[in-house]
Amino acid sequence: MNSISPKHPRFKSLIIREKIIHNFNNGSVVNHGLIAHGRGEAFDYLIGETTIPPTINAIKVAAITLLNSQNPVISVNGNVAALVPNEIVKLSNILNCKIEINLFHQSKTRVKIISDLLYKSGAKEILGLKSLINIPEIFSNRSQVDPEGIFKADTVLVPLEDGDRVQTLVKMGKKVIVIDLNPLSRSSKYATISIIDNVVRAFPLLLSYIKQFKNNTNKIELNEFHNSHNIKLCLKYINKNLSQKFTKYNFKI
Ligand code: PTJ
Repeated sequence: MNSISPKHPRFKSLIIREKIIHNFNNGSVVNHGLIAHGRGEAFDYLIGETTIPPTINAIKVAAITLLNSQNPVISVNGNVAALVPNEIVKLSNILNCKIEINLFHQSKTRVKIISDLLYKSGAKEILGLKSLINIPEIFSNRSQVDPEGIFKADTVLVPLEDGDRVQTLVKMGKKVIVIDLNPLSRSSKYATISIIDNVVRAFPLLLSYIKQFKNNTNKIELNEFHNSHNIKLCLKYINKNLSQKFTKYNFKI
């Protein structure tokens, strides 16, 4: 990886790019993943590259939902494995939940590279490698799921993807928690809980709330959560952020 000075004003963002490019070069991230990352970066600018208040609420609700689930599964694609491999393993350990590789751009080679990466980060078991079954309502390679994983899960954590699968999993009666920087994406729209944030910030926060709530989920009091309302709050936040910038730069139109 290129060395980047911590003094560079875009240090954090450049480090994330380096991780994506490094993993593109080693084959876990697909070329479409570079485009997806660029789209994510643009939305991250709009939310101010920070975890915004409505998202903190969504993360808390997601933490409790995962803790109360009988059979939660984390679905992993190339970009997520590149950005947060250690956090995926930590989350799986603390929740005792399964990790399943589920790719849009399926190939045995990529599945092997991604599983090696996760095993190297400490994963004990990874699903999605063999004996997959088909969910016919999903019209992409993501329809191939593990019968012991996503197929029978009650809650699926879906960080960063395209949205057709989310809608189908919800129709199958599962709770779907999405992490996506784009509040307007199909994934965000159809999820049970949408965390509008960068996976690099959302995963550590989710982990810390899960640790905090682990032994007292009954005592946690949260306001009622409606995903569409929370997305509206995120859009309102982005709007306010842009208006402030508009005033600050004193634009004249
Ligand atoms: O590894 P594969 O084969 O499963 O393919 C993965 C990609 C990401 C290529 C595939 O799922 C895809 O094409 O996704 P989309 O449709 O481009 O959607 C990706 C979404 O993730 C977009 O809404 C982006 O804004 C968002 N996004 C990108 N980077 C991040 C992100 N959200 C959170 N954190 C990020 N770092």
